[in-house]
Amino acid sequence: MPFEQLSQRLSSIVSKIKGQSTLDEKNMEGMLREIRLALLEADVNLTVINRFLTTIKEKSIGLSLNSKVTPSNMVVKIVHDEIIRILGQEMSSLTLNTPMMILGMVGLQGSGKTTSIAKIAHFLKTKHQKRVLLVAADLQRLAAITQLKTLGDSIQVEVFAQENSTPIQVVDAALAYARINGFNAVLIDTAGRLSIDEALMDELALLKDRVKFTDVLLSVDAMSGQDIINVAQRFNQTIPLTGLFATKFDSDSKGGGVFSVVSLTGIHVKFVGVGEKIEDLELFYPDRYANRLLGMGDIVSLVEKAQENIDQKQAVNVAQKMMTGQFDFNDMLEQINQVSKMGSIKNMMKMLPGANKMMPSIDDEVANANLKKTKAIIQSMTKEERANPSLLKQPRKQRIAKGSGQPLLVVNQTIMQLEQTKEQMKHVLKMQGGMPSSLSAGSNTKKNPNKRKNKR
Ligand SMILES: Nc1nc2c(ncn2[C@@H]2O[C@H](COP(=O)(O)OP(=O)(O)O)[C@@H](O)[C@H]2O)c(=O)[nH]1
Ligand SMILES: [Mg+2]
Repeated sequence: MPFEQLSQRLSSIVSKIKGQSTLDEKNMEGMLREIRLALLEADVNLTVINRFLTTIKEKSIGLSLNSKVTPSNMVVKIVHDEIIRILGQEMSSLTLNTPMMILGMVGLQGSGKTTSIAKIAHFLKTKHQKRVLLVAADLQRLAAITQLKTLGDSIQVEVFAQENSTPIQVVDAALAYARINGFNAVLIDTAGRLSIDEALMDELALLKDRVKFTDVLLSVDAMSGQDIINVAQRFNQTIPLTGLFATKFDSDSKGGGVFSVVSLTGIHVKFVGVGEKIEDLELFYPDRYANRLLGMGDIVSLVEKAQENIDQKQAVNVAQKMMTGQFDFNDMLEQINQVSKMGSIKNMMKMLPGANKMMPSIDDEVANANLKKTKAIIQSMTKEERANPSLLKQPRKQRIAKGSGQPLLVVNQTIMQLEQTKEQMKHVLKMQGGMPSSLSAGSNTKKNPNKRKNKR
């Protein structure tokens, strides 16, 4: 499979950094170098590689303000997300919701146009109940019409062909024929060349002006090298492409060409061909692909789960307040809300590196009950009191105790707890040389903690 090698390289890089709890400039550099090598080996274009690495680096340096996740896992997630960002956030489909689909298939000779358009015909007929007409507009090779007819016969899809005509004439006639006969999907197989030439581009330009395509797909051979980038750009300039049909993904090619085309043109893969037979068609799901590429689905979903439940910005704020000793009851309330969202406190602690040793036995029920009490107490405070705990003297404490339905003793404990938390944070910071490990992923963060905020 294409990307197989890349996938193996990325997996081994990840297992190397897996044990590390912090990422610094040095091991980050090493990792980026390995990713670069892996991408180079996969024949990915140099510009694409450089952009990719810059993004990974930028996102990693301001990293892991979410303490539930180790920095190395976070990097896996960043690489994963960046691959998805390039390949497309969602599966990209054809324009199906239209009274008349008109799809053009373009590409170099031998890239798989005819085979692929027959696969799409079968797909639209069986999965979307479309009335499909295939059009043989490849008049370059005599055998092309016969090939399409054979394929059409095998899936009971009519093929429109017409001898002694120009491609424009064939397409005109086919569209008229389709309208009269109740077809609602016209799929046009165009001619290819061994390489880009002006005659072909002129032909396609004429077609573009004449026909209201709902989709134009470029078939790209997974085995093609980086020259495919130029080819795709030329095609796209001549006849705007709406997607790629990546063929021969059953081969053991490296797939770097296809990845580069997507990255540089922003045109997404809609289908993947995985064999010569009509059924050998797959829809392209970027997230599944990225998972396959990294082989790290479990880590990615762990990080996602933690991210879903923790608002990053709030986490940053709380962390910064803790470090500067400004932690107040508003922050404590925020923390309680975040923790409650995570569900089980015990499970959350398991994800926190080192937390198991610190708190070997946590009873979820007791912990939750305590959180509820604390929350009730904080909610009985005024805004000023929450922001400025030193206001909390006797009459106010009495009022809060009444309001929250808790004994004065518990109110006092809660106030002490705030002080203790601050003390503990100072202690932890001292032990770790100024900054919790999960916050010191980037070297620049130490000098200026506010910088991190801007990076987000
Ligand atoms: N293994 C494999 N072969 C393919 C795939 N798609 C097309 N082919 C083969 O590639 C060759 C060229 O395909 P064809 O459709 O004629 O390309 P065209 O010149 O662009 O129309 C044929 O031998 C096809 O069987 C694919 O996804 N996997
Ligand atoms: Mg063909």
